[in-house]
Amino acid sequence: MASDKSTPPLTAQSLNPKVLKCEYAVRGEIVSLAQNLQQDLQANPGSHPFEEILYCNIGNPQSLGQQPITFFREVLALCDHPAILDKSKTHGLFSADSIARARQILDQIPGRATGAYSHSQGVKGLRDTIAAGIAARDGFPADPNDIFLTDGASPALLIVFMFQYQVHMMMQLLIRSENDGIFCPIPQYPLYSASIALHGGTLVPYYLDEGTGWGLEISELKKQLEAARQKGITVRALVVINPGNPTGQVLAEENQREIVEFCKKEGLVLLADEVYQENIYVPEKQFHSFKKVSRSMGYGDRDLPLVSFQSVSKGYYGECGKRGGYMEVTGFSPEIREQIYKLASVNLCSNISGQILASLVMSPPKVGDESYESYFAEKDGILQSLARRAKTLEDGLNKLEGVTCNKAEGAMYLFPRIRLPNKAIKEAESLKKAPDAYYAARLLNATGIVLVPGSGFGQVPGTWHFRCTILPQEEKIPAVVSRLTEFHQKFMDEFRD
Ligand code: DCS
Repeated sequence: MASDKSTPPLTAQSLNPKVLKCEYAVRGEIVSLAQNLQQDLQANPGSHPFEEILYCNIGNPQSLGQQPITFFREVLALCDHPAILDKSKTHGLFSADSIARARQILDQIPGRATGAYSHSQGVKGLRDTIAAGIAARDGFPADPNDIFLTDGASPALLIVFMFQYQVHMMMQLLIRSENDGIFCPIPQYPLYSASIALHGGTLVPYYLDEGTGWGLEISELKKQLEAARQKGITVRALVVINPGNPTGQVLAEENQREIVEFCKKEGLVLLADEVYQENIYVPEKQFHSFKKVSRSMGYGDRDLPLVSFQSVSKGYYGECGKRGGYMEVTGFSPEIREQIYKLASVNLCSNISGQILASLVMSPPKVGDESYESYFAEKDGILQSLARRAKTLEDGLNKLEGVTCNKAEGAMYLFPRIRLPNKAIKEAESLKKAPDAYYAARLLNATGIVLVPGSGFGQVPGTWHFRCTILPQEEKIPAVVSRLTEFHQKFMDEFRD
């Protein structure tokens, strides 16, 4: 007999509490405010003291005018519409190496069609290319079967966290998952806090040391691990973001060795977010993958569970909207790998254009190829310009009263510390806002500049920061600095104690 009690209607309160707990500041309240202002400006030009909104909140290079790399787009276009591979139709529009590469890629794709599903880990031939690219980068072999192609790095992280919890469920049936901890840097990119919240786990923080340029101290890891274990949390993995987001530091190789040793000793899975590997701006620092570091220490495939994330969204390519990336999964048993494969196959496959791009960024044109010179000029132009923008912004920020800003050695952001007057903090509290969120909202209303408040990334309690991307077009950077400077001075004067 049917029950006469129907299911109560869905309300925000009855949603999965894990969803309610999940926050993602990079597209949070400030961004909604910015979108409203933008609509307002369109409907009523001149209604605000600025003419355009400057989105410095998100690492989305092409939305701010960065041009895609020609070679990559030629190959994509040819793969998507193979009819134009016929030379008589292209009339010299495409370079010989992009035509050759597109033919090679199409031969690897099922049905030679970008509209077909592929193997759930990604097209095998593309994984071969990526593995060869990793081997060339690191000087150690890579196995195409360790590569899982994904729609950007984000789903890869979600898969990994899910996988963590699946393993947990298998191993420790019925133990509540909030007792599982994931070690994350603070400040961190909020995808981590969000996905840990979604999966019902516990974020175990380790603080980066702002005083030493956002250094990662092993003593801090030990202290926090001990504290978490005392609370009964099983810490299962350590997340390292290198180069750092939002902090911009690039780890020294020696420091990476210590981290590898720490994970090995404590039995932690090392989750290496290496999506900014091509974004390095200082000559004294270089990117070293954790895979290379661990192999150079003599650890082989069975010694250390390590997942490395790479994405087509960052680097000099900035192809965020194409949604491509891969994770390289090493050091797991075949049984666990099978489970990861099962999870990947629930999604059938990642999109094929993203897969092609992931293979291209790991295997760009080489010296002697027809595209090489123009490719290199485009890449170098973008990276040099980003380095100059980072420096101009950093210098400008360091001139502001009460603001100190570490160098962006890499990635796409500056994360200055701001010492706000007590009166401003009180004012923010009276409005039930975090002081840095209050500052960011005031800045947006006065200047049209969109920043992300530091509270969205986590920070040492009682300190306040904001994150600013280095991505606005180079000619706009001086205006960003002067608008920010003018606003900041007025704000400080208004709240001077
Ligand atoms: N890891 C880090 C450290 C990131 O900064 C990002 C995106 C990702 C992973 C995921 O990117 P994709 O899914 O596009 O590969 N960065 C966000 C940010 O801070 N600004 O823009 C997006």
